[in-house]
Amino acid sequence: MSATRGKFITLEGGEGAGKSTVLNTLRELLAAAGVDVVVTREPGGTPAGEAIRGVLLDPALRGGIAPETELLLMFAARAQLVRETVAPALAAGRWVLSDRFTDASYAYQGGGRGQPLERIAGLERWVAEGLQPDLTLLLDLPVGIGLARARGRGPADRIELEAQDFFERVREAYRARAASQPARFRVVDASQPLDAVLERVRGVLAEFLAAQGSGVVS
Ligand code: Z5A
Repeated sequence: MSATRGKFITLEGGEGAGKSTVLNTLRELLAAAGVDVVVTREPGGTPAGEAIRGVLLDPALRGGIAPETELLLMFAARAQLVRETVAPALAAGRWVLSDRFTDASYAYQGGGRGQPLERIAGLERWVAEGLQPDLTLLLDLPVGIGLARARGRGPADRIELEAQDFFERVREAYRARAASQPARFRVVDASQPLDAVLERVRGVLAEFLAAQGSGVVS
């Protein structure tokens, strides 16, 4: 087993930001750079977490999940993911690439639902045991553009059914968090055409890999 802890990279953003597309590109770039990477997502990523995701996103439960329940379910899925996947992989020297992590709880349950930040921080200390990503890419774009993209994609899940002002609060919470932790966050303008977004993502990853001494992404 490697003595060197792996790196933890997360992707965050609002609806229709393009996380799925960017995740695939990051996965390919890391593999090309010879990095052994585990790809996962939140909520979900483990059998128990995926079952919890089904409850969280079920549109039939609209109006039937209290904000406190939603917050606890997000952290229940996270507790399992950290213990089953993220912590063991990092300890073995593998890298982890996750589509969302705890920042999403600060943005959606904190900003969107108005849950107190101290409550989220307390859960984070307990559940994630201080585990923080080494690099977080925030795909940021105006809410109207993102919702138009997401709604062109198929039926909405329970959270996607929220009104625009909910997603405006989510966006502001993400941006405030990125501004308060500039060493970890890189903000990507996700309203740009996909080619431009991926170019910026390549640049961010190349800079990160160079800082780790892991070579340069071409
Ligand atoms: N959630 C939470 O509340 N609290 C938490 O702690 C966590 C999560 C962890 C599920 O997450 C929900 O859980 C999510 C937050 C909440 N809320 N909702 N709803 P998710 O990440 O699985 O679901 P999502 O946010 O809806 O992600 P997504 O559906 O996978 O969207 P995306 O990955 O950002 O977008 P995409 O599918 O890559 O792109 C959307 C469309 O836009 C698609 O047709 C693309 O081809 C197109 N696209 C992408 N980029 C571009 C550009 N640059 N130009 C033009 N078109 C583009």
